[in-house]
Amino acid sequence: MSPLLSISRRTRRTPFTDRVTAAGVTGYTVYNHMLLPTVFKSITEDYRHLKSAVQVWDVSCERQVEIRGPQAAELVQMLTPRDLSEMRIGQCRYIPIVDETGGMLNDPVAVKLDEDRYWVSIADSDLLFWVKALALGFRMAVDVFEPDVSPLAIQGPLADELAARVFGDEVRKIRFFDFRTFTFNGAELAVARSGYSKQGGFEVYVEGGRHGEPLWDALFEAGRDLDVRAGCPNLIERIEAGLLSYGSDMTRANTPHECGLGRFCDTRLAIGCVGRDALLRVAREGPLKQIRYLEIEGDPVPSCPEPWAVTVEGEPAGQITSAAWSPDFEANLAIGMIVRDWWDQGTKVLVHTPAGPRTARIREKPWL
Ligand code: THG
Repeated sequence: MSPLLSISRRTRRTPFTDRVTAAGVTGYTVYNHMLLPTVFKSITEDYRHLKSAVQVWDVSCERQVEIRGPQAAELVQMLTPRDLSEMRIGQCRYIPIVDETGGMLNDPVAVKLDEDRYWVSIADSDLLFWVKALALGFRMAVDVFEPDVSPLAIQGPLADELAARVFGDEVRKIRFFDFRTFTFNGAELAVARSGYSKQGGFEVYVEGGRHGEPLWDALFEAGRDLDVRAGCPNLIERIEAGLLSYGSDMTRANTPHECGLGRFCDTRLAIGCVGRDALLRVAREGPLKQIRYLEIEGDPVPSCPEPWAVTVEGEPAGQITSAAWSPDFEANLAIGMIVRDWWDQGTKVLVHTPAGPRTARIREKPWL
């Protein structure tokens, strides 16, 4: 029997928790001190449904750090080596966030609501404290706070159809990582084409918890014939998609380059980024280890709650931090940090799983 998670005020509920319970959630994790569903029927059944229909996900735990005021844009640029000078209102950007050593503090989605107003939609670390401290220490003209915003994701191949039934056909025109605002229940809600899967879909930034249940109910009412179900970020699909999980696949000990997030860095242009000097220094030598994708041979491996060592000829070659059996690829797929000598496509390594040592092959790109 798996242990229970005791829920208290610290493990914050969300505006959708009662609906998620009624929908039959069977597994939770805690993310940003808030409940995040991990399983409904089973990870494999949830996976098949996500890839064939449409799901509604309570991702309220993607908390927003709101930055508002005349120096908002300046403060957001201090956080990231991605150049945001061309970012327009109505756009979202995936931004690595680094400290003064170049270490990753978070990998959120930034949302530009207005020239002087941003949301930073955070992964699992207390970024609010870091942003507040920078604002205070640099005496910046900004307010930094966590607003009452709870993202609800609509993901899957039928997501466009479902979203159009609730918000109107205009949602179909939203481009990847753009958002538009739609009126629902008398509220103006930002709807972005984004989400933590590669199945396509939207994220509704539900501003005002009172709109949560009406929106949930409207989506399930409208999607009955689409077999809409409650879902959640799915371990198998997100590994296939190569989506990284902060705290698991990378930590403060890693640079964005080690995380394979170099394509989201324009460090030379990102004047003001507090980690700029450190990143320019480490960029000269290049990373010594980097995120890679791996296929592990043999029967399905168990899940990976702590890193598994990777070796080559007995020498340390890195670690695996996420793994799952993929029904579609009929293989064990994994994400890990691999040292430079062994990170080329096709290299054979040994992964020390709880089910014993297994041969694995390196891939440079994810599966989806
Ligand atoms: N949506 C929102 N907030 C979030 C997440 C999200 N906060 C927490 C967590 N997820 C942050 N991490 C990620 C990781 C990957 C992506 C988004 C957030 C992502 N990556 C795409 C990729 O790598 O293919 C696209 C990136 C791009 O091209 O800009 O979507 O999911 N609101």
